[in-house]
This record gives sequence, C-alpha cells and structure tokens, in this order.
Amino acid sequence: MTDQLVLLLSGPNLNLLGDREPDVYGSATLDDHVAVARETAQAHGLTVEHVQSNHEGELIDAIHGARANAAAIVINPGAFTHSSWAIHDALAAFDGPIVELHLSNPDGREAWRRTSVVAPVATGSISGFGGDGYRLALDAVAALLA
Ligand code: CA2
Repeated sequence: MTDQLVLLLSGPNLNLLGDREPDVYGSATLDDHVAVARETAQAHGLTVEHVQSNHEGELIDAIHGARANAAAIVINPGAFTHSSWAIHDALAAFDGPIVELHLSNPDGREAWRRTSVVAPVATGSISGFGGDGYRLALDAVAALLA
C-alpha cells in the first residue's frame, strides 16, 4: 500500500531560518526542520511533500492541490497566520486533519501575533517548541489518521 501524503506548508520568510533571529527561531534551517518532519513521517508510514512560498496565492494553490492527494496538512503560515482570511478559507475547504505549527509561541509575543485566523479551521496547534514542533506535528497527524 502507498504511504499517505502529508502536505507540509511553510509561509513567508521561513526560508530565512538559520540566517537571522536565532534567539527567536533557533539556528536550524528550514531544510533541517523538513528533514525531521520527513523522518518522523516515515516512521509512521507517511510521506511529506513540502512547499515553502513567500506568496499567499501559491500557498492557497498548494492547499487546493492537497484536496486531491493529501490526507493531512501541517502548516506554518508565517505572518499570514495573523492576516490571511484567504488561507483560512482554503484550509476550510480541506477535509482532513490540519495542524497549525509555529516555532515560537505567538501568544507570548507582540499583541498583533496573538490572533490566528488559521486556528479556527485547524484541528489543533503546536507552538513554542522550536524545531521539536515538526516531530510533534507529524506525531499528531499520525495519531489523527490512525
Ligand atoms: O513562530 C513561528 O513559527 C511564526 O509562524 C514565524 C513567523 C511569525 O510571523 C509568526 O508570528 C510566528 C515569521 C517567520 C519569519 O522567519 C524568519 C526567520 C529568520 C529571519 C527572519 C524571519
């Protein structure tokens, strides 16, 4: 049987991880985090497809694509977390589990980060555990799909 596919989405500026703000986001790169997600997925018999984009429409297109081929979505929407009702609507049209993932804990930061417009359409959220969040998110997806 083929592995179930999990779409891992990374929003704007996450391609800069490891380069700046290590005090907030850690020193690992996005590739490092994706590797952890892939390893965790593999241990659960899942496969990860990763898409990073700095463009809202590209993230939305990827979510639409997931409707046909993915069992679950893990998404770190970056700053779109706090503003993108378009991503909210796209996720609302996806039928499987959705895990919202953040490296930092947005609730402990600036006031504008305390609102997530993605949270209402997510199955659950993992925030504030740094890179460990990628392993936790894939563990959560596996449990939800089991
Ligand atoms: O904590 C998270 O994972 C965030 O989604 C990261 C977003 C931020 O806007 C959210 O409030 C919380 C920002 C990602 C930007 O990442 C950078 C990495 C290195 C240098 C600059 C930005």
